[in-house]
Amino acid sequence: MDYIVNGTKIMFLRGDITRQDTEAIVNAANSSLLGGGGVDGAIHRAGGPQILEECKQIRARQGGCPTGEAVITTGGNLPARYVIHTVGPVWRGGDRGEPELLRNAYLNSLKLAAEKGIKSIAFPSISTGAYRFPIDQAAGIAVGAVREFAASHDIPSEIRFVLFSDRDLQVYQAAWEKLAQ
Ligand code: AR6
Repeated sequence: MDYIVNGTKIMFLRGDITRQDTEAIVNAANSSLLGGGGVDGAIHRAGGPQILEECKQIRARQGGCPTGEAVITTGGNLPARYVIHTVGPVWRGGDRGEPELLRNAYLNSLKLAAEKGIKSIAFPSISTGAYRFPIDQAAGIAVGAVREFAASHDIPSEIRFVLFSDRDLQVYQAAWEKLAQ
């Protein structure tokens, strides 16, 4: 299902983020930027060694990526030209700033994309896998941040949520519908 906010197309689909043909895809990375499992592992596997090489250069310059921040590399062999690596919070019960940090991860990824002139971007469900953020709450934060950004910026003009299961897709769409009321 597609939605339009201020001229920006917002899409929800089930799929594999590494297969998206958006200009950028977002990686649910960790602060080391050295790779891992889940989306992160899939992106490095599909994109090849050039992504890790650039991540290491960023580490050398700034010593990793703090939670809630974002950095950008090439997409290597991926269909996407860029990967924006952001770090969501590990869920520790919800009173350690997790909601704000998750919101920052989405907003800083979008900000970086806009600065680079990136017109289309795809997000996975950040923090809801290995980092155990409850998906109902995470989905509300994710769609809220994206809608807010789209309402006040012209680019990216296409923002996709790429969910790995039908259940996750339903949760994100329901969160959007709830927001849109
Ligand atoms: N495409 C789309 N979504 C996917 C894919 C894929 N190819 N693979 C998994 N997912 P996770 P996190 C879904 O664990 O919770 C890594 O080790 C998955 O089903 O990838 O932010 C990093 O290095 C889940 O719904 O990210 C970090 O250490 C969602 O993506 C840590 O995990 C996020 O799951 C980050 O954990």
